[in-house]
Amino acid sequence: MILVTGGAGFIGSNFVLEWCKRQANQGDERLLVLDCLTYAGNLENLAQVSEEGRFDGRVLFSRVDIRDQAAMAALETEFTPRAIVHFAAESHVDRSIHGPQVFVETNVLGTLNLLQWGRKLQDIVGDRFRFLHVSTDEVYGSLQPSDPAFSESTPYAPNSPYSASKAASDHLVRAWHHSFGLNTLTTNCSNNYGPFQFPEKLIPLLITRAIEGKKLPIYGDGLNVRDWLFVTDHCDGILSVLEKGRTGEVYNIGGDSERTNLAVVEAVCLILDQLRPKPSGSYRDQIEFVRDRPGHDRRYAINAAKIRDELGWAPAESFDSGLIKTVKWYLEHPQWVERVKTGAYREWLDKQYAVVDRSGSNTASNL
Ligand code: NAD
Ligand code: TDX
Repeated sequence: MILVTGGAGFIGSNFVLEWCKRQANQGDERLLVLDCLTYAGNLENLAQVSEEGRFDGRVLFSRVDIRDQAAMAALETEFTPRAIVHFAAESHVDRSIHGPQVFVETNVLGTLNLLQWGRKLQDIVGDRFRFLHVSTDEVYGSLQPSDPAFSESTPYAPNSPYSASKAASDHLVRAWHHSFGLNTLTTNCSNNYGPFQFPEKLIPLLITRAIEGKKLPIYGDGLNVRDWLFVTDHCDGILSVLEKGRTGEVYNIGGDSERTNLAVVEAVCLILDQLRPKPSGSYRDQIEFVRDRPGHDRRYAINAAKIRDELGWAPAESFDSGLIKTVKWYLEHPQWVERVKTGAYREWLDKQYAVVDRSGSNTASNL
């Protein structure tokens, strides 16, 4: 069994679905998804691997907060996964500026709790145990236009409460490898986009607001640069690192797709103009420049040579092909968007719990 934290969030749920797709062809190893279901956790993202609220046996789900040591201790008595893939985090930079406390609690202390469990698991499971920590390129800080892209040896220089808390968690992971011999792997990835991304992040925010006829807010001058990667390519990179990565190592993952935010909004508008034309004008007319994010990093770029050369990983999607898939997904899933926007997705939680209570099966104890 593999433990996946944060498996009801954007990247975690894509990882679970991808895992199940692959297991259908070549194995029967199960996943234990651990998620406390913050506003960003949505069990509907996992509907493909559950029927009428019951997970289908390939996936167990446990509602646990990684900050809660007692709840984690209870899980320890029940499960002995051979690996932890750690996605759970507070992940939105703007929220970290408004309320940094929970970012430190979840991203730092939650990771500490998992690392401590990891040590016990490695004692039981032996040397094949792996702790894969999913992190971000934001820990490296901000690049000037002519700077080389971030490599694994770029010094850390986090600028937001979010990136500082992720940097702290990366340091803990490093220390647990060096001090305790824990078989760790860390991935630092660039900006993801794709299905199931919560519409507070740039690309889903643009798509969903555009079709509602709302303004498309672009911070500052719109010339901040992000390096975009389609989410299933990130999941594929994580799987490569989990299977073939050298323990104690860090792997940067990125799509070699640097774009200004202005270029991103224009690309989204162009696709929408083709797929869902307005009676008159272009979606571009809805673009609005708004006050900048405090401490807004100017440019991120990832040098992914190490994962490419060592592990043979390469993204399958270009920015353009991934963006078309993403826009289509949001257009084809208006109910998912609606239920997120109205908060109705949280009601599904109650339904899920009711079913679990009746069946008494298919889940870990902490629901
Ligand atoms: P997300 O916000 O969509 O999902 C986070 C998930 O973690 C949610 O399901 C949430 O309920 C869960 N969670 C939060 N706090 C928890 C806690 N205390 N206990 C248990 N579960 C908790 O985030 P995401 O975009 O899917 O990111 C996943 C990971 O990937 C994060 O660690 C993030 O730092 C990293 N990352 C994200 C990106 C990106 O572009 N989104 C890029 C690089 C790295
Ligand atoms: O309304 C907006 N207008 C705007 O111009 C929003 C929400 C964002 N932006 C800009 C800010 C960034 O330059 O777009 C860019 C992308 O913003 P976000 O989607 O908030 O992502 P970012 O801050 O880059 O962080 C993301 O990528 C790295 C994820 O949220 C992190 O979890 C990940 O580590």
